[in-house]
Amino acid sequence: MTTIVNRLHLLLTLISMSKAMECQQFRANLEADNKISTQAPSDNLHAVSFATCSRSCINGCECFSFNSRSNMCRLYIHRSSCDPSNMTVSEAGWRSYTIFEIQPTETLPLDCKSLYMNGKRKSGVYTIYPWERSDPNYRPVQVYCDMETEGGGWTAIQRRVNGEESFYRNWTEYKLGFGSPNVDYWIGNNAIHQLTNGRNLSLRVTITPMNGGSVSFKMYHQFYVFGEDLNYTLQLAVPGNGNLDDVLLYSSGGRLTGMQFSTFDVDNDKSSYNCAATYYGGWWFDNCDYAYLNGPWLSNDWHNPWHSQYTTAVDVNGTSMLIK
Ligand SMILES: [Ca+2]
Repeated sequence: MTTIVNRLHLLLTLISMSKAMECQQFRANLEADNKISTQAPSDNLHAVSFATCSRSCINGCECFSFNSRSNMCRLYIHRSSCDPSNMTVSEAGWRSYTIFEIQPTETLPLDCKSLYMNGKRKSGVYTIYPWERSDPNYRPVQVYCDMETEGGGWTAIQRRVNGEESFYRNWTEYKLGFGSPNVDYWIGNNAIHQLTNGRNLSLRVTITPMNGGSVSFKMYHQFYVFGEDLNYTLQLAVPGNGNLDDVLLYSSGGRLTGMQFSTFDVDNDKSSYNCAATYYGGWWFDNCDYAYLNGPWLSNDWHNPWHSQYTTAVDVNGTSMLIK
């Protein structure tokens, strides 16, 4: 077994600090223990410690050999000098080490804006990583990115294209997300909270009309969704441009800002009855709504998709909620 391990060069990663105080990594070539290279070193150091030897292998030095008995150090320009095929001279005490490049950890895209900044310009489904790897909630999330509208880089937290996905879902489903981002989906309340947490994002709502007209939209700023401990309370302010009326901030029993999320199994709305059960979908219901994008597709139970421009489901041929 030991031989097998040796043949695999037993990637023993050691770390030391170079003179420039940068992290240096190298691996020992145990297969060539007690051997020294047939090739001439670029430098020979005498009576030095292992640390000094390793720190000296900089500025073009690709491998080094250290003799723990004689405290000798040999530096080589080419890593091939420490290749086992060249380590054919037997001499007790030598061990050789090859320097390797430290690959910077790949930065995982937080959202569609990160992808856009990295050169992605085509709208479609991408994978984003809203959570740090150390976070217990860490998971990759498949999302639809709009890379063309208003500067691109928009992350769709909600998208409905053909109504194939039911939005009559329970609390846990809305929490974790459901559907397929290339058609109909809800990204998940946990992900919305994470994506908006500590950031100042804009929300862009779009509605595609059934009559074939152009897409209606409305922009809001300071969009934020609290965590599950506050039932994913929605907060937004400052309506922006767009040809949809401002009804999310409208306050006659139907505004969204300040509302907690409700599903048929968790009623947090301001109504004496259960809005989510009555109108078959999860939402930030007040008493109940003047804007509601998660209603049952093409059903009379879809109440006020967007008052008063879209009052029934048959007016709506698509929706999206984009954040950036
Ligand atoms: Ca209620």
